[in-house]
Amino acid sequence: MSGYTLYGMGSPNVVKVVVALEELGQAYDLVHVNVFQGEQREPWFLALNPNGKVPVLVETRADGEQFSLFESGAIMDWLASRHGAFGGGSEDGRATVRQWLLFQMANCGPVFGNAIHFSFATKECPYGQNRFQIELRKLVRVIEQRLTQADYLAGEYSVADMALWPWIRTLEMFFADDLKTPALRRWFAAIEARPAVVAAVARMDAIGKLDRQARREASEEQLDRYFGRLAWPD
Ligand SMILES: N[C@@H](CCC(=O)N[C@@H](CS)C(=O)NCC(=O)O)C(=O)O
Repeated sequence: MSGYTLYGMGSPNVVKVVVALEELGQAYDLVHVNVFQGEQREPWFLALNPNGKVPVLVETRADGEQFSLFESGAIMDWLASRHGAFGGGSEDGRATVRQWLLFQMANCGPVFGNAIHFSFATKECPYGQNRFQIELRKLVRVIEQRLTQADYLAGEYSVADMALWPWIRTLEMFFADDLKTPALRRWFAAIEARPAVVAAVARMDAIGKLDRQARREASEEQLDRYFGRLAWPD
């Protein structure tokens, strides 16, 4: 029997993989990693991802062999190719999906994450707050412009949309007013209504609860390490 195990927490980079697995109709075990208390720095996890970050997807194959991947963009790209869906049909189509997937990975993830960090994890750095707010607004304009030209980022619904959607969902919790642009709204609602996305959100519920509990139980020092204010011990 082959099957997937996804290691994660309730963050957008994990939700995107859950959405893809649901869209592809794949069964998977979801294993919660307590990043607030540093489980991602334990040797067993570093063996899966030397960078100590979730998500990690492990496929156990029929012969018992395991194939493991980290970096959510690589996981999305691989899932599309392995299952022959949501990755763009032709060579040009596949390249266009990858272009928008990499746009999300290289820009939206880091910038949106830093915009949230500087606005909410500290009030002490107006420079960082301003820098990432400016870039966030620019990226939202780029997305809005693209979605006025096409229904989905790469034309048809693809892993690129699945990768961006959870980030827009998270941003909405923090900066709703910046996201009221009409094409983005239309795109967001269309994806939110998809049965696989509804199932993914429901599946993440238990993981979200474990995150909240883990965060409550983490010490101040562990939280400093999680937020990057203090290095994890080697
Ligand atoms: N580029 C990576 C980013 C992964 C990432 O930042 N993961 C966060 C949660 S969203 C994490 O594991 N943080 C814990 C840590 O850095 O110690 C990806 O997309 O997979």
